[in-house]
Amino acid sequence: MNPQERYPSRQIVSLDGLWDFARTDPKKDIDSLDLRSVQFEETINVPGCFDMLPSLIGWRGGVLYRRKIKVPPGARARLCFGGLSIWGKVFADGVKVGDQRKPYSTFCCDLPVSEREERSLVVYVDNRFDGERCPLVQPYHDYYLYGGIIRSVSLQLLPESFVENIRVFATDYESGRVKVTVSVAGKRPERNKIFYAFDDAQIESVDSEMTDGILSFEATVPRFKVWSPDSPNLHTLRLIFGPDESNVSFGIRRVETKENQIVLNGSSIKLLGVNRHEAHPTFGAAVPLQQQIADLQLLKDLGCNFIRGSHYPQDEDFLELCDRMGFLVWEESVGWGQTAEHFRNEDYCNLNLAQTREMIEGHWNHPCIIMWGFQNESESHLDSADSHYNDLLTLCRDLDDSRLVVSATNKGMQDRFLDQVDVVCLNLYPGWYSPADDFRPDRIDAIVPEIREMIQKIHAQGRNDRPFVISEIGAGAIYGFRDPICGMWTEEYQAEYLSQVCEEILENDDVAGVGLWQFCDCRTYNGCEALKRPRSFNNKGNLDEYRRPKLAYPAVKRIWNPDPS
Ligand code: ADA
Repeated sequence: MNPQERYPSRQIVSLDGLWDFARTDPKKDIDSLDLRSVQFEETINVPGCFDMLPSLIGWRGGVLYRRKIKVPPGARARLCFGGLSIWGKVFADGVKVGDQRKPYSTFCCDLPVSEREERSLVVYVDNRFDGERCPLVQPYHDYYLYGGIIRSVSLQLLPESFVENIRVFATDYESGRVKVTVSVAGKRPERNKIFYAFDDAQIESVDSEMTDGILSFEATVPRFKVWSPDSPNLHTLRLIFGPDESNVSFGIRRVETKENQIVLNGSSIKLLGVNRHEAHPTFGAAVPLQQQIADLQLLKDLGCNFIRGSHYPQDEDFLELCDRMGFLVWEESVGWGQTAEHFRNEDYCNLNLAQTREMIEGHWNHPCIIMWGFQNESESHLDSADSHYNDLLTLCRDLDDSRLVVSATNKGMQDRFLDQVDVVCLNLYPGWYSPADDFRPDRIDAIVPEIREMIQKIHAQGRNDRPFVISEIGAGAIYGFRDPICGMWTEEYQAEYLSQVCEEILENDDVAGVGLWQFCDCRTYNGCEALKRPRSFNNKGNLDEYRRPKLAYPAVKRIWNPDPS
């Protein structure tokens, strides 16, 4: 749903397209830069990644995007950004109106009311790592952080009283009962009357009590159909509050755990899927819609029902596609190998919590999302993690107790939160990483025994009271590198590796699912770690970065989708 379909009564202008562009002097800080002195001599596209264009390829620094916008004099206007990377600031007529320190997060900035119709909009975006300004990300994260306004931007005119957020929560998937909560802002109307309609049913009305700016009511969706990966049925709620009209797409389904199973709409389901980065060698993190659809078609063909959106909040369009095409999604906030130092840093913790909160509140109507995640492979074995992890767990549960809360760990049974998450999620790389770099072809035989050994440890610690998902597992292969000796980095080794893993997951009832690492190759950094990352890519994709299949692709498909219809 585009913003105009979502808010049909608001005047909305897409700001996607061409903007004026200038790079800034690396010696000058944005806070001391006189914006009026900047010469905008270049042109850039929004959304996009400036550091993927030939003129700035690989460059790190601060850039300015500029364009004019028209706002009727005296109108209340809001800028809505789908996300930028790494951090930035927004200026309207030279005045700062926004500060974004959470890469990949959606954010809005309200413009000061003005009598002038033509306004100047400038967005500063910086792709340099800056521990003070953006402590959420570090250069050791194993994925390339691109720079730019990576997702769509729009300008919305807001009425006097308006809807900020709507949540449609299916309280009972068997009767189609939903609870709708509506947070409103702006001028308080005299009556809290809401008009609403599901799909093409007739309009109903309800008078609701307002508590802390939130209205709520319950209703039953007429002729409802349950959502599942096989039948991704969606419904629409049309809601009118005062002068403001909104449309929300939602699905009716229930996800829960029963003992060591993940249960969807009353039946256990095994998660068969991949980890996916939002990345492409040409477009960086601004993956076009057609490529997103192509990715999902490839995943259907592979027999997947599950995607872990590693390692950041996902693009709204991508989630809508997953709703429509029937994928189960794990969405997580930014966090990769965070250390005790981060957990001691109040600013870091607050930003991580804020990003997690915004992700949940922004995406909770997507039926595809079944899990909220945070803190991939962080120092979860140390007691210094307790306070922040507990804050994250509490936040996720307080905001949305209808989904599973997870965190992918590489600390095995040392992770201190295995009895607090809903699913034990371990990142395992048997037969790939090992303390000794002694590659032996028979190493492949160790994969299944190592998975089973881990399951025994889970049982021994009594953690089998909940599901176990292998949140990452995989091996690297360079596209086109084939060799009958089947050594590391060959397509043959990877194909054999993943065949063993995929068969084991299908057959082993102690495993509730898997996220293969990873869907396709993606760029990472070219520092000293690059020695373990040939080409500066993480090469563990089933497909290469251009989505060309390696031998692993048909190998996985043969097991997960042997008889495509
Ligand atoms: C980790 C990490 C991934 C990726 C992977 C790998 O488990 O979570 O982002 O870096 O390892 O390829 O080694």
